[in-house]
Amino acid sequence: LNQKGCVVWITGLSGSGKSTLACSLSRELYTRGKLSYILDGDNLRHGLNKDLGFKAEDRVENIRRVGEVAKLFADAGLICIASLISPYRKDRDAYFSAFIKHLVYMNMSLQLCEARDPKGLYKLARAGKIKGFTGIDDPYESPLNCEIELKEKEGECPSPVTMAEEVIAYLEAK
Ligand code: GGZ
Repeated sequence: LNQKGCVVWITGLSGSGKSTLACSLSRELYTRGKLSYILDGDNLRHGLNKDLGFKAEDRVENIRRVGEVAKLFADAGLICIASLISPYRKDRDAYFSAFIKHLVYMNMSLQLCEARDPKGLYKLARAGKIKGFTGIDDPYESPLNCEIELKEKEGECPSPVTMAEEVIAYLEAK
């Protein structure tokens, strides 16, 4: 395998396009002969993290577990793409110091994410039917030290392929 394992950790609000970027990135890497594996917060909550909810301590544990698993994939030589809201700075940064990681920040405004609302969750949160929703009544601490920041342009998210290419260009330069 002609690649070095690493972790690409995508953080951002619900609806900011983390999962879409993860899929696009994985595909673009594949066409370049690179093997990757996606750890998606929402998917893992059906299995590995089934026992966790959205209280602060559960989110901390969620990020810790995914961080540990990501580390295993990276050790195995894969490019591990982790896409989680991962709202707390401290936890995102905590275990990372020990190994090779790249933080990607989906810096999309709450306004844009809420307008998209792909699963109708913001609507439910605004109506008080979901409590502790990130960005509404639960905090999101934006990164101070991310390596790659993807931003909306004129109120729109760049295309997934454009964003994936930006991430790959960064990885290649490293
Ligand atoms: C945030 C929530 C919540 C609350 C359910 N707060 O956009 P989605 O739907 O598909 O992805 C979100 C997912 C968040 O899981 P993570 O594991 O990434 O979160 S964290 O890193 O904070 O542990 C969202 C859905 O779950 N969801 N309730 N209250 N997102």
